[in-house]
Amino acid sequence: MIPPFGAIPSKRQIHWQETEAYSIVHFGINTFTGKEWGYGEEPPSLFCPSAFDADQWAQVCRDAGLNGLILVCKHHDGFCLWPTQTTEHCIRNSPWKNGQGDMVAEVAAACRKHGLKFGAYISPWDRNHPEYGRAAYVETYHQQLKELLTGYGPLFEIFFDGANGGDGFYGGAREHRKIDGQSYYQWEQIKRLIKAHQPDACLFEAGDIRWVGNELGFAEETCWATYSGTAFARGNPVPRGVGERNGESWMPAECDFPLRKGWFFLEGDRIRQPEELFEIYFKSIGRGGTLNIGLAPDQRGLIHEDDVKSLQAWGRMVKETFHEDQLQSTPVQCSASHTRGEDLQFSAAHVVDGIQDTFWTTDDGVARPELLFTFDKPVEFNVVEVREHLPLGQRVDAFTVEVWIEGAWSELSAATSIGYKRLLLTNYCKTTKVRLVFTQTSASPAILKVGLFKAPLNLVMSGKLTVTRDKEGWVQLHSANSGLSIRYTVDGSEPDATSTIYKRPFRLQSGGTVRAYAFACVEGEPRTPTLTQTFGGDRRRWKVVSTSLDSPNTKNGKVGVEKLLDDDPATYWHTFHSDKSKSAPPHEVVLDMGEILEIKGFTFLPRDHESEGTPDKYEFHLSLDGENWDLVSQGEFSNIKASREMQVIRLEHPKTGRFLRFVATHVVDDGNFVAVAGLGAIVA
Ligand code: FUL
Repeated sequence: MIPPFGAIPSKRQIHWQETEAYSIVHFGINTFTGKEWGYGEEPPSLFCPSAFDADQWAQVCRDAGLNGLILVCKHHDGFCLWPTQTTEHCIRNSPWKNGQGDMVAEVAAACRKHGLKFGAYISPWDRNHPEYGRAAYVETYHQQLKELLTGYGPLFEIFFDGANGGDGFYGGAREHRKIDGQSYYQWEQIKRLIKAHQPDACLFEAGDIRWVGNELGFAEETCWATYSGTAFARGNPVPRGVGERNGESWMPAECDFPLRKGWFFLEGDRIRQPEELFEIYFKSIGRGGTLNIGLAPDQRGLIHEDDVKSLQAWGRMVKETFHEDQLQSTPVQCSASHTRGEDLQFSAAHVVDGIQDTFWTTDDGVARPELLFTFDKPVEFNVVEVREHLPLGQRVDAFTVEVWIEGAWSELSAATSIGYKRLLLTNYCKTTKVRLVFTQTSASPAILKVGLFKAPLNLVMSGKLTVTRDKEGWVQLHSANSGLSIRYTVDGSEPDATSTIYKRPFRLQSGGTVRAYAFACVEGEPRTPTLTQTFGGDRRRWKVVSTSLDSPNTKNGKVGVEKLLDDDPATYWHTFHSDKSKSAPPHEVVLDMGEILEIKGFTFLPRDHESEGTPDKYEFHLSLDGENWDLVSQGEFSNIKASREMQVIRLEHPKTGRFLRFVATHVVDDGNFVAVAGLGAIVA
């Protein structure tokens, strides 16, 4: 018997993890009101899809390569998609099928027909229910849950949403109700109910599965499957995306994100492109989590054609990448530096045998054990897959992948946590020998599988290249595909095969223009287009003098007016006020540049991911004394919503000034707050 290390998964958690990619479908009253969170007062008569087709939903998921579907049976607005006995705020009182329909039943049946696992989301928070916040609602909630647990066949996951309490209709009371999410819902009783009726279901945020901590679909580079805490684990300060190396429970991360901008359908919203979904695949499943993509059927009750297009193209990319494992299709010799008890039961061959219960391991206490694969003919790959045998826990802390190139070992990639699955996108290579070195382990590694795949090069090339600069002037180049190398120039010239290869951050304090491209180290060096970014002058002496409004919440250090002084699109100034009329533009910030400068222009960096709050109309004012101001530039950032790049505004004639005032006079989509990632001045 090999003793397991740390917390280990239950059988149902392993089954859940094997589902890998699935969807969460948001369809309800909000689909018809265009809201993300309904208030609870919406009449059921609004719910009237014209062409609802559960088969289409299931078919689209299947075609995209998904293995499950979680239906939002009740969102925060309280409207139930099944004819519940607990409330009149449900489908029975809607025009759909004259109130005779049961959408949960139809979706569950379609999932079964198309070979998808079925799961249910049932919001604890209910903004419709008159008793919300009091004991009577909790009973109703348990009853609703029981109806779902008993009426619709096996559920693989039950999704408990963390959003809890606040404003609502509450049967007409229209008030603010606060609850304690840890105690109010009586989790122990909920768990008993589930154990009795759906023992194989995994609970999201209530013991089995943890939320990854963002709605972008990304786990962190290091992501442990273990974590401590119970329902909503709110008290645990350890970042959810990382997990806890020695957490009390096996509680892997689920990475959820909507395909569209929001969770519910809204005409014209941006749809994530196949390349972005591919990146998410590697940052979720490839980091030991699961991928849960939010789908939002439209008012017809169908997944929109544009969404289908993106999903299908992504599905093809995944298939193209993983259809052939070089370690399965090419003759290979597997060996190991050590094998436990020199026993065939634990031999290296098990990592390529495709059998779920067999694995390679070593005796206890062996330092840096290695797995070696030797091929007769060279193989080509740029994706490495590694999996641990989960019943023995997460045992590996760090490992490297090395390849035999020109008579020597060369490190291709290094990584930390493995767990259910680790996928590494590497530089493209051709070799006859590959080895994995387990450089740090907490117990003898128990490796279930290793795989080598080829992601299509054109796809790898589409990985986004970004350049950021911090307040101290350090510039970082980053390719969304870690398998690519980067070349760059800082003198404004077009980079080429003779330009510097990026190894580590470099300093560009006084500003300048960085031009860079990413490329794959294979014949012909296929490359991305050149990215050009101009940075303003030194801002180390800059200070914020005042702002018309800042956010009281720093959102883990990401938000605050001082974030304007770095060029990191992920950190930003955000005018937040619960009274939206106060956070709406115009808003301004006054900066002291520390000395009188001759200003030739300005830089403006929008924040990434979201366009909401980004100014599309602006003014720049300069002053020598901070009192008498000159308006030196005003205009609009055309197309800033679609193209979220650094904007450079050049002045026709240089102007002197020490104080800079930036005014956001209007933001995209007539939004009601302002968000800006960076401001700078061109002095050189
Ligand atoms: C969040 C909710 O508030 C969103 O509306 C959505 O349902 C998402 C999956 O979870 O917490």
